[in-house]
Amino acid sequence: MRIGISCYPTWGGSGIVATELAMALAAGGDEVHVVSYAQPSRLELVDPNLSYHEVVVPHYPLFDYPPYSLALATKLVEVARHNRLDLVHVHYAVPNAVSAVLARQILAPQPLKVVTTLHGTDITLVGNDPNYLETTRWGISQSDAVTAVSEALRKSTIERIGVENRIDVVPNFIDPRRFERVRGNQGAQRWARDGERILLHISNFRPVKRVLDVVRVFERVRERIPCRLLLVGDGPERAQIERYCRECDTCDAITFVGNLPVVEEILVGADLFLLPSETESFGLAALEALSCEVPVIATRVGGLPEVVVDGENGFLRDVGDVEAMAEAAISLLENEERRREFGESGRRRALELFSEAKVVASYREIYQRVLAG
Ligand code: GMT
Repeated sequence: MRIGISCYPTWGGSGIVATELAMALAAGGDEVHVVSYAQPSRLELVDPNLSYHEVVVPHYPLFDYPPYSLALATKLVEVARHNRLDLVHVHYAVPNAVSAVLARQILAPQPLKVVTTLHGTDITLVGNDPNYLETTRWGISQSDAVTAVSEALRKSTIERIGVENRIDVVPNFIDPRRFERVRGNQGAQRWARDGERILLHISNFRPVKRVLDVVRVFERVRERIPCRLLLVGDGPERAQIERYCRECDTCDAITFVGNLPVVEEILVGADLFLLPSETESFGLAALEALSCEVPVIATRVGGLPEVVVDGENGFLRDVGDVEAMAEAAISLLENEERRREFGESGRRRALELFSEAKVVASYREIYQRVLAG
């Protein structure tokens, strides 16, 4: 197949999944063209089946808001026409689904199928905003196939956006080889001083991630157990969190690591992963933690219960219930045997349900279905 993949190139999960999918499809023999406004952080262009096309958004003084959706649609038309793409698979509905459907119309009579994968905030925070709702609904309903990364997101899409199309659930995935490579490495333990336990969080530091709750859970755990918090990632809330840590004098016990392209190198060896999000359609970072045998303490929201099994590979608590999350964390840190069992169980679940081979096969089946008409 000749496949276009369009995504956001940032550190967010949707871009990571799209990039990993592009590389896996190319490795399996498909011709894959990645289209985005910058080269995605994880995209390694080492496969002759894989290429990258940059969407250039010209700046003109008239525009306070340069029309990215049009530049993307134009690039999709060009790439599809010159490479005779069979389909374009867009990740994150806003505005990618609309740009892809527009490209399909411009290209007619040359056929181009559109597959849209919904990732979360394109439905729960952005797509359902009244300023985007109509175009989001249209982009989704005009797609030839639609997938959601969890059952929870599938339901949310029907409730919040009001679409009637079939939506297949295709979960996010991990490449097991990446996690095998780091197994047994010291990883996060390199940051530990004098026997400290390591708590870890990875996110884009947006309000939805509730990073302050991460710090509050950590403060409570630290009252009972010597530990260090590693905060990986970057984003709009980071400055505020740093200020809070300075004021509360926890700076010495918290390390702001910044963005890391190979998260498994720091996840491995961590004692616990914290993800107290307000909402989370899947929680790719939680899956990556489980793949590294790190139990997850998270909130019982969205698609997280489809990834983290309460009492088996982590604990799920209510949003904002810092005390309960801290108690859950302490209970595991005080029982090393149980913590290890949770870690092993998490890794087994990641490999059984969310391995690359299985999920990429599901996407291929969907591509074949839409191409068969
Ligand atoms: O961060 C976002 O706003 C969007 C997106 C992203 O690119 O990281 O996050 C969503 O997609 C991920 C990949 O499918 C999911 O693992 C995240 O749970 C989801 N974020 C939310 O639902 C808040």
